[in-house]
Amino acid sequence: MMTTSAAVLSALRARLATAGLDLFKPFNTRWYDAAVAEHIRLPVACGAHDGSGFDWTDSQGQELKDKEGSKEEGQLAVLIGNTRAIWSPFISALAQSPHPIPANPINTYVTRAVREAVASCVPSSLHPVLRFSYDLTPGRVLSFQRLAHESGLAYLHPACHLCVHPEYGPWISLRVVVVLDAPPLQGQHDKEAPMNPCSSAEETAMTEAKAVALAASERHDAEAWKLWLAMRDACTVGAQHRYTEPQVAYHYTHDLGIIESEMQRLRDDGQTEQVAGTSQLL
Ligand code: B12
Repeated sequence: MMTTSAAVLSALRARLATAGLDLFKPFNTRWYDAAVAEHIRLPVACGAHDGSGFDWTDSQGQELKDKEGSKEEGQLAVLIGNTRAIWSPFISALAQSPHPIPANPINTYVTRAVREAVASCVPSSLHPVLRFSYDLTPGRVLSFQRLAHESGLAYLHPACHLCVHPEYGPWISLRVVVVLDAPPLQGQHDKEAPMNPCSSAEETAMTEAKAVALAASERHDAEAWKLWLAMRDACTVGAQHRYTEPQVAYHYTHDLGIIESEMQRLRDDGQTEQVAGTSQLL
């Protein structure tokens, strides 16, 4: 039975959502590639060694397709990210792991979750190529904010230089792009520009907050991150989807102590649930 690209994407989307990777935007690679300089264009998925770290066993010995042809028509790709939904599954995965907390636990978690999901949902004949947003290696680095904008996921707002999603506002993280050796989906010929969801009053507030944060960063103020956060808060779109306080603080400070106390909180909550369960039985 032939598996269509749409069916593959649907399975991948569902699997990723269980890991808290709940933003999923299929797009035509041409949309992004046409908007950026050559050195940050997307890779072509074509069955050659893809450098993703996967051993796609049937990719060996396949003929290289015409890379230029694929570039012109574009390929099917999907941009994956998350809202605050990632936090619980992430903390609980860490709490269950026998290993010490890795240096960058979110990147480690995302990498593993995405690789497992792709390996189980995407047939190797589609030669998936992965690029993570944290990968700054020359030749692999991509502008994820531009990807979000060109794919139509979220509007890259010049006032705050953050991507603003129509529902979740600026409370989104962009994690990985997966390029497939498949033509774009039907209806993905012409791209739709994302709408700017911000009001002009918000734009003024964000511009002012950005200037304050920039000045604080320039004088190496240790508390500058709070001003960058204030800039994000100046956008009220999606304010109800703001990350939780520990999630916000971790993203801006990378303080592993926050993760440790979140893991402890989870253990305490587990104990509380057990106690509650026991008392119901009595
Ligand atoms: C390196 C980096 C940074 C650097 C900035 C480097 C610089 N200005 O030179 C530092 C560490 C300072 C940074 C900070 C933040 N970043 Co940053 N950052 C990246 C990263 C990993 C690579 C950027 C890059 O070089 N891209 C390649 C070039 C070719 O693309 P580019 O679009 O031209 O990249 C420029 C912009 O992305 C810009 N930039 C990056 N982050 C930020 C944040 C703000 C507020 C501004 C004004 C600009 C800016 O700097 C890049 C170089 O000029 C991207 C992910 C990615 N791959 O794009 C995330 C990314 C852009 N950052 C992001 C965020 C949210 C932030 C923070 C606001 C907080 C955070 N980490 O959660 C803070 C800013 C506040 C602060 N100072 O504390 C998000 C944006 C999400 C969104 N909704 O738009 C991204 C996409 C990461 C993610 N996982 O989602 N970041």
